[in-house]
Amino acid sequence: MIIDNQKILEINKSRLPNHLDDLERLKNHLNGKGINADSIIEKLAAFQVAIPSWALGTGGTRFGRFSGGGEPVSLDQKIEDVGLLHALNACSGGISLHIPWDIPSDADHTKQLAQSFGLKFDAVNSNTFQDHEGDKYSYKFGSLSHVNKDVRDQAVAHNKEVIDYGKAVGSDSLTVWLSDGTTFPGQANFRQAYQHTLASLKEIYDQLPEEWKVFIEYKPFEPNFYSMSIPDWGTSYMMANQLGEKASCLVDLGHHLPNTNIEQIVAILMMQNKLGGFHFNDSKYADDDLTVGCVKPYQLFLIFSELVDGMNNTNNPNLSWMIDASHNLKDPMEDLLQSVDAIMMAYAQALIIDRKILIEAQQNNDVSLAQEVLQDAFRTDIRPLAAEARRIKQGALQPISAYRYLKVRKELIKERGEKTISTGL
Ligand code: PSV
Ligand code: MN
Repeated sequence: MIIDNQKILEINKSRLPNHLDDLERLKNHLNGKGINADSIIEKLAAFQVAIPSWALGTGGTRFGRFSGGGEPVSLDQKIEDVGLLHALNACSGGISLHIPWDIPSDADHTKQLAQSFGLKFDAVNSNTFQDHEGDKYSYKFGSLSHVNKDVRDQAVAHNKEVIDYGKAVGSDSLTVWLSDGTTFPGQANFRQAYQHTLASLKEIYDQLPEEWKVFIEYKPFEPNFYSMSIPDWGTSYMMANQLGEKASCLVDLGHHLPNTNIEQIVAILMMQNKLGGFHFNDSKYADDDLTVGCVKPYQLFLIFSELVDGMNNTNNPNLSWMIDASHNLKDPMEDLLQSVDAIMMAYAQALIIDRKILIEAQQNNDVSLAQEVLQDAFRTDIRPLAAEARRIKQGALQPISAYRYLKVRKELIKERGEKTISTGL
């Protein structure tokens, strides 16, 4: 299915007068505070969040998976789905491939198809947390950190292969997430696991093409429950530093113990110019893979506050933004539209923070004023800014309503069938 721009324009028509009224009111309100709404709209319109190839099907838990109808069963269909999302919200212009779940076996064709929807390839993801068909060795007891050099070599070779696939489709970065670790005390030697991991990463790093980057993702637990080889930002940062310029850390919002101050991690990594990538999702307990902003929107806003501050005041390189969520209840496309929207809103809220007053409040230890400034931004209804950013790029004012109005899922079920299952977890 392809959504024609003209269709979206028509759908926008009925909502347009109200939208323009809301926007005008908000612009006046912001103007009164010395904030130029147009420059914020411009920034929002330029912001693109990549969609992972594994999020377009219904995710599962270890207890079951309830697939919905019309799920994409091939890479082409996944690209088509991201194209639909991008047509609706004009800010999902990237796709992130997970190898071996989504191998671009005909790279030219894959590239062309993506281009036809205005999509680029974001970071490619390696996968040594599952065994691959035809591989000689198992990753049951680890991959890049494994005690057996043959297993490590196989995992390194896989990462090199992923870089090659990435090169072929025009990607320029690799994300490495390891499930390596231990589930029982005494199972492994911590120092040795670190050293093996670093040495393996070094071999992968040496294969990166000139302009490429590698993002080191951390996670405190799961699937291992006693230790993980790269459990936290400190370990990821040490490794990125030891590897070199092209390596940086990747923050996945679901990869922290409860109540961790993620915004502080973001601020410090950006100060060190070592924040490279971001995986968005939300959670109540751990890596729950819930829709971005559904449980802790204020935390998301505080994180964006630090991201915006870091983007303005540090030399941290441009970040690679991606959704990383796939749960088992909603229509995945609606879920992704909601996630991207939540990101845009948090970004917009962070952009309207009165930084001048905030800095003054901080300098004067005026704690109450600092809170007022932040909460004033958080409580401002900035939705018209995000809607306008979509509209000027020919997206829908209300993506979910447009998705439903166009009966996209029904159409996909007609095309692909009621019982289809996507690759992924
Ligand atoms: C692991 O939990 C993770 O966050 C990594 O980014 C994986 O690539 C992704 O989820 C999919 O399993
Ligand atoms: Mn992730």
